[in-house]
Amino acid sequence: MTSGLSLFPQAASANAQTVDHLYLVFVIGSAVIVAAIFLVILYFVIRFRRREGNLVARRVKESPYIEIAWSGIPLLILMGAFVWGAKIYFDEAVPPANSTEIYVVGKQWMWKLQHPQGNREINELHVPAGEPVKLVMTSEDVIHSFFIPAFRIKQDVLPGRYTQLWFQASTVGRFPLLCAEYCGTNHSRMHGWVYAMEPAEYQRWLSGGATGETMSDAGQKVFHRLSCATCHARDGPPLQGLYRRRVPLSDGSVVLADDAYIRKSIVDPAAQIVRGYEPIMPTFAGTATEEEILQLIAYIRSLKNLPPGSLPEVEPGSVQNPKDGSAPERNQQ
Ligand code: HEC
Ligand SMILES: [Cu+2]
Repeated sequence: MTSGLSLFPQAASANAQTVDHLYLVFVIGSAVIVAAIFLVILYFVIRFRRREGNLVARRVKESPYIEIAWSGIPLLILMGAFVWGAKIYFDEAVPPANSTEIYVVGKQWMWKLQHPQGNREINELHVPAGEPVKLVMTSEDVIHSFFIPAFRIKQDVLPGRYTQLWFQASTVGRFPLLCAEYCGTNHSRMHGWVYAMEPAEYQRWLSGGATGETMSDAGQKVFHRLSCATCHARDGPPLQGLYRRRVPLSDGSVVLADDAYIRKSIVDPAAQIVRGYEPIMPTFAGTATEEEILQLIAYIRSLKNLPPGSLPEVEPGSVQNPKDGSAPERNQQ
């Protein structure tokens, strides 16, 4: 990082090279075009300077060939640049399915990270090198931005929403981690380090720091502390096998039960009512922190479909909304 005068920050991820190539080609391409324009200006200034016998400009007739060329050639160059840039953008936007998931909560002024195995860290992120890692991120307060220059990735971290980011560290090492969105007095102190480790060493690190309590274990505790079970074992919808299932809502629509849906069900239950149930669930916004909500989601994700009969039978019919089925009901709010 201290290699004196270097054009680029250290490149330590699979996509850093592709981003740098694109950037370099744009910079060099722009420089060549600027130089060409200035050379032509210089030539014209001298060639067509004011002198005897050259006081009145000659009338020039337009040529369609020149017009087509100066529209067509830039169009081709720019479309090429667009396709190239879009390819890199989409590659960066879609995490591979086999990514290791890590959860990030931004907070004035620190990064809090949780690994599903239960390890938690602040302003330090340990990851396996050579493997794809996906970050699911949210903020406890204002907008932050998660920035790892050596990996050439940056993503805003927003309150009330999950954003994601993925990378694959290509070398083992320690790389700066920054907040790239001005977020208050100590924004400049909101930095830390990413440690890319050999996968075996990462596994050792995971088991070394583990408290024996995974994220979903922690979530189960929160679930009981907030008395979620009092309803969800009886009048609430069963949460087993909920994750990534399609849920019919009272307004007639169907939503996919992903992280964002479950989070919303917890902090703003009135917004999406499950069909066949009364909107009696209170909001837990402010009661559960963003970290706890991530733990609750991890717990709900861990609830697989149980064999029938292993739970006290829940009959949605017993609390069926009388209005349901006749006319679709509007959402509250
Ligand atoms: C007062 C009873 C009650 C409590 C307490 C309660 N819930 Fe609910 N919950 C419900 C009911 C009823 C629904 C279905 C209606 C709706 O969507 O609001 C529901 C819906 C949900 C859903 C959406 C389920 C689906 O099938 O799509 C999730 C997720 C959920 N609750 C999680 C929780 C969590 C986590 C807690 C504790 C922090 C909790 N609930 C506490 C009654 C409750
Ligand atoms: Cu910040």
